[in-house]
Amino acid sequence: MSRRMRVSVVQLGPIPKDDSREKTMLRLLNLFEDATADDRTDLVVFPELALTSFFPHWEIRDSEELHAYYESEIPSPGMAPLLEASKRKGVAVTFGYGERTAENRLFNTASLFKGEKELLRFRKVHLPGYNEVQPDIRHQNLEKMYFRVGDLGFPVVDFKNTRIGLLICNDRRWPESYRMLSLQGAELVCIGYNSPIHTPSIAEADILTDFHNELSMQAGAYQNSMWVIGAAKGGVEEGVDQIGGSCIIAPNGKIVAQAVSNSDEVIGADIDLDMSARFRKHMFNFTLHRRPELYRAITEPMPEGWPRPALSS
Ligand code: CDT
Repeated sequence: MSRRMRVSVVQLGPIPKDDSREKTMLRLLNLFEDATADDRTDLVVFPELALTSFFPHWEIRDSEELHAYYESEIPSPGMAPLLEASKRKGVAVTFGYGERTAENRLFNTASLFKGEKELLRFRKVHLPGYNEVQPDIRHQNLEKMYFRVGDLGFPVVDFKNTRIGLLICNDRRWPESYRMLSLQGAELVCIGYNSPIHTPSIAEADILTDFHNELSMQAGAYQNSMWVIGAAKGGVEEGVDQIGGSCIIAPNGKIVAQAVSNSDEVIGADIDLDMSARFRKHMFNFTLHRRPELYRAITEPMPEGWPRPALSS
């Protein structure tokens, strides 16, 4: 009998800055109920920074105001109602949040929980944007100002009959993220994201935002023989228009379920975990075919003159 799992994705529409934490949590709880109403779901996947607005889109100078966006003990009181629901239903849940450690280190983090038991924590590695406010752009992305680069590497955990990893938004655009997980045997990766349609300074890509979202995650799935679960926060949040496109992607690279809106929506799929093992054995057999001795430039500190500059026109 094949190893199977039922996965649900909760896509969120915008979370307005003025919505209280309580109001947002109520919304998440209702969506969690929808996602688990079939009594078959094993795992529910929420987006990046799911408890609040995506606050790196604007400048916050007041530290009290800024710190209100972070959780300072994990699990935090702000997460408790969702974790209670997870416990009551016996369903695992993963979601993103701002993390503030006891040493005041700030991370863009995602955790996998079953009830209040934290099974896995990942701190975002690829932080896009800037560490200072940029003049004359349509919206900010101040992730480099509000977060440090994640210091936990790319951890995985055994859960049910499979091995799971987590990534956060921009991590999904970098092939190394998936490869770090697949080399450790992960068969399923959950990725929450907040992706604006418009990218400052590269407006020519704006019509391709949905395409690049799918391209990155489908390539990650296929080239690493993994199930990829993408959960978006879409719609216009505080003036920033973000894509939806939440989806469940098989290890053959095909999208098997996808959200049709860019607001609150639940999708789900029964997934065959053995498909990952089949593709890893017969196509991307790392043991037989990888040539890491020829990939040194990928991991070693860059030698003088690398990367070679692009030719300018
Ligand atoms: N949240 C996040 O990582 N967003 C980025 C925006 C790209 S900015 C160049 C993303 O990769 O979708």
